[in-house]
Amino acid sequence: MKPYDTVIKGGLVAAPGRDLICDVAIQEGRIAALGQDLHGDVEIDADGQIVTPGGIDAHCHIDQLTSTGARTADTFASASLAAAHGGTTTMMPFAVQHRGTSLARAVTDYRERMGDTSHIDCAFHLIVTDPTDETLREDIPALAAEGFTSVKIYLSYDALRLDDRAALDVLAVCRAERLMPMVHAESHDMIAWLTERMVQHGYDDVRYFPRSRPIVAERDATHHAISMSDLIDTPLLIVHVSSIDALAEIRRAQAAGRPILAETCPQYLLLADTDLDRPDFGGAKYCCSPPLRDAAHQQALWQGLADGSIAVCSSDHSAFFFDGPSGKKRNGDNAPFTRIPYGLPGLEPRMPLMFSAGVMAGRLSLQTFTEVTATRPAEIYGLGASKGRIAPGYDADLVIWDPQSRARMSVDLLHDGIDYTPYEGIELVGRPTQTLLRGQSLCRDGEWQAVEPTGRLLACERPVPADRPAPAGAHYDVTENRFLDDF
Ligand code: DUC
Ligand code: ZN
Ligand code: ZN
Repeated sequence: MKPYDTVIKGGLVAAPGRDLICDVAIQEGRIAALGQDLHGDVEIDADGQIVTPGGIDAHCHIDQLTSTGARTADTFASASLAAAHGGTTTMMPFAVQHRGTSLARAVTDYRERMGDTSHIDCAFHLIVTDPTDETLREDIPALAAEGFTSVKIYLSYDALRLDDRAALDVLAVCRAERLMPMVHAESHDMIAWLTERMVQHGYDDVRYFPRSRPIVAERDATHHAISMSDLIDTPLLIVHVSSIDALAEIRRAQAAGRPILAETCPQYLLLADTDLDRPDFGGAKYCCSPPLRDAAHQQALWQGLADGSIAVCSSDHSAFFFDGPSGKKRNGDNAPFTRIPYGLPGLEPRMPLMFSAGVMAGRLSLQTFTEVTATRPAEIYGLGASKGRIAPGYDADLVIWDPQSRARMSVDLLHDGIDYTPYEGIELVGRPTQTLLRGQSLCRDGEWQAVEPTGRLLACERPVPADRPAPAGAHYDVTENRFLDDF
């Protein structure tokens, strides 16, 4: 029999529904077969190693202009290279519409920024901050037809947030177009009220930052976002869930049969609010929103991943240098927390951290790790036909892991060029030894192997099924701009 292009031999493979020791055959960039004694022109020995689907990082900010005027520190080229070293083969950053600008133009610009520079596949979410008629009735439907099928909205941040009417408009369009809405759920006015008073009274040091965005603000907005989804009757995904209280709202909705999905991130599982109380402005390295919480919340979020109430683990990578004029210190090296760019770098460490602290530490099964880092994000965002599973016909996006490896996370091990990692010193058990994108080896044992970037901009399917009944609450067809029946 003619050999396959490549065969990965004898690893423990996280196949859909079960782990099995077998060979994985690759032909023309796709998985061709799982079996025994398969042969290829290239054979990779994975004896004693673990093979998982390439990671899908469904929430990262790459080369993005933030609402405060800072630009995140990496490019598609540098971010994708770092991601591949960490075992991520698809990343989903955001094309952001800033107020007063066109969403369609934002996507065109962002496409140009990516160009042909990405080493891994990409798909863009949309961020809508200005839901004008043109945005709602022309741009979103046209972009959806092109494969941009998820839309993030914010309930917080002055320059990004939508009021309820605007949020409902966006959700209604998502329903009509069968798109996945994503919500940043923190209550803006609670945070603004508290922040104003904290600053007034001199509590503006970065160590007080978590107190300015309390759990109740996250819980309240999570509940509110779910209520809006109830009214419009659309699925909805709450991003970067950080607390027991927000998770309880999500579980309540899920138990009632509502299609509410949730995401969390390694920082909420592994880092804590106490990290913000570091000397020499070190807390700024840990400044992200929602803020870091404490150990009880970490434990609840691990449980949420393990029991399926949290479907996705993304990085929310939003990288700024610590030193230098454009990063965390852009407003001085002791700036108040209101003037520090928010976000942590985490694209490359996401998979290794989850493998180590999840699988190797016994918190997550290999199956659950695979689900939350690859399979579910692919399905939820309309990439489930080609990504996120080790099964015949799927893209051969694969990671080979050495479970015996022991190391400590260090900025020197990472490839993103950022001058710090918030995970410095964390013990890593297991590491990715090889990452393949559509059958092509990108990196092996820390060596970069790819020549030219081959990452593609993917078109996503519409993630929400077509055959849903009329909306329960509103009875309003947003496309036709009319009520569906008489009152
Ligand atoms: N919070 C966000 O919502 N996005 C990027 C960074 C952050 O901390
Ligand atoms: Zn957010
Ligand atoms: Zn984010």
